[in-house]
Amino acid sequence: MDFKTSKKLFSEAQKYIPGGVNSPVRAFKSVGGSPLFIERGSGSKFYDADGNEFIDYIGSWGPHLFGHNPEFIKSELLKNIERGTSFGAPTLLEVEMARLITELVPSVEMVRMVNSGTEATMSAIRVARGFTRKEKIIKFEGCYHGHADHFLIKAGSGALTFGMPTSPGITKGNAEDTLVADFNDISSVKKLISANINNIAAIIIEPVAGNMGVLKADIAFVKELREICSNDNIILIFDEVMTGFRVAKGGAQELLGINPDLTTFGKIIGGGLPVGAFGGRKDIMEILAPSGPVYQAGTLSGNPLAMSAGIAALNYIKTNTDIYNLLENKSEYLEQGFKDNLNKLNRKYCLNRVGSMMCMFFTEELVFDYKTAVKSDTSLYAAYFHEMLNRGIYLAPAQFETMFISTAHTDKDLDYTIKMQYESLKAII
Ligand code: HOZ
Repeated sequence: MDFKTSKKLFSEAQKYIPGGVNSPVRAFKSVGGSPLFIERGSGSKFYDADGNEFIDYIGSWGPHLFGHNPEFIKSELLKNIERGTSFGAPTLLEVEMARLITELVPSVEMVRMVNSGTEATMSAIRVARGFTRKEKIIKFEGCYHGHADHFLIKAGSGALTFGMPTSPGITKGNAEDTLVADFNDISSVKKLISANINNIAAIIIEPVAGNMGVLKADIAFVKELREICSNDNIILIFDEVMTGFRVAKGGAQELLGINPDLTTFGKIIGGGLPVGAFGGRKDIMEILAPSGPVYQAGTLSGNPLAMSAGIAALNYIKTNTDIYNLLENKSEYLEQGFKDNLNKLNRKYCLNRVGSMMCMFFTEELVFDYKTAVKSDTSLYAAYFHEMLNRGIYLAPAQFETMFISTAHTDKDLDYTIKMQYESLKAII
């Protein structure tokens, strides 16, 4: 495959944009090579500046549950763009969006719209601190909750990929207020709580972690978290920016059967436009200004175009109840195909999947937390990534990310991907 134009664009980009990209993982640094510049997408595919076609398994890192540019979202956007792009005043669309989220996710009684997942998690923590009048938070090693200061401590995603899970630029104060426990290990949580009696405002977790590869929290572990939080006046926050409306209509909390106090959203609820939201118990959410004293605001929050795309996505989910079965069937088929390939090649690499989120780790050990995730051979992943790319399959350009399957992936796409995976693995192991 020829990537000449993308390479040229990348050197031009590096003159004006730090590292040539607006989000680090896109730069291909951990897999080597030069990032592709994408021109357009349709359904399960996108096309780069050199005219190469790829079956896309990133889906813009999660939003594209229905593939690229589905007609029912595009038509809503086109209709709404005629009315204007932003007003900085309430619109009916915001009410419609809030109503839909609260209807689909029962633990959410009230919701506030923001512009990104980072903004959602950052604001949810402020609300938890304001509500409990306590300061420290507990997060889990390898979980990623966006790039606000208090989350870039032992974080996942790009921070983990680039070997800087704790970023420079974070103050000592911030670092001291963020306590880090081990994913799926309740004793590590209990230890932190007993060392910080009456000073933990919130525990935040990705109930299905998608930023150290894919890992599912054990139900028993999350149940204990729920109990501890209820007993100790700690706000339990589920970060469902990735999993919300992806792993089930009601997100990971529906799969687990456990309600958090607050939930953060992003990705799918914007239908591919920049959006985030946080919501939960009414008594907690009402502490937000202007009904309460905790300040949070945004010029483009509830933006009408983002709302119209998101509403179209959520209405589709609401009325097409079979889409999660469809996603499960497609994802299971792909997983089984990958497993068969691994068997044929006599490898037992760990393949983790929750619904349409999947990740193959280049380790034969079980992966259930940060320490087991980082056992994956990342240089082998890099080689695998390029073998797949050259065969027209676009995976995340980093091991510690997620493969997203959409309703637009056809049987033909899946069969081709399985075939190419066999060839790619055979070429590198
Ligand atoms: N933080 C995202 C992956 N978990 C990457 C976002 C992007 O580069 O677009």
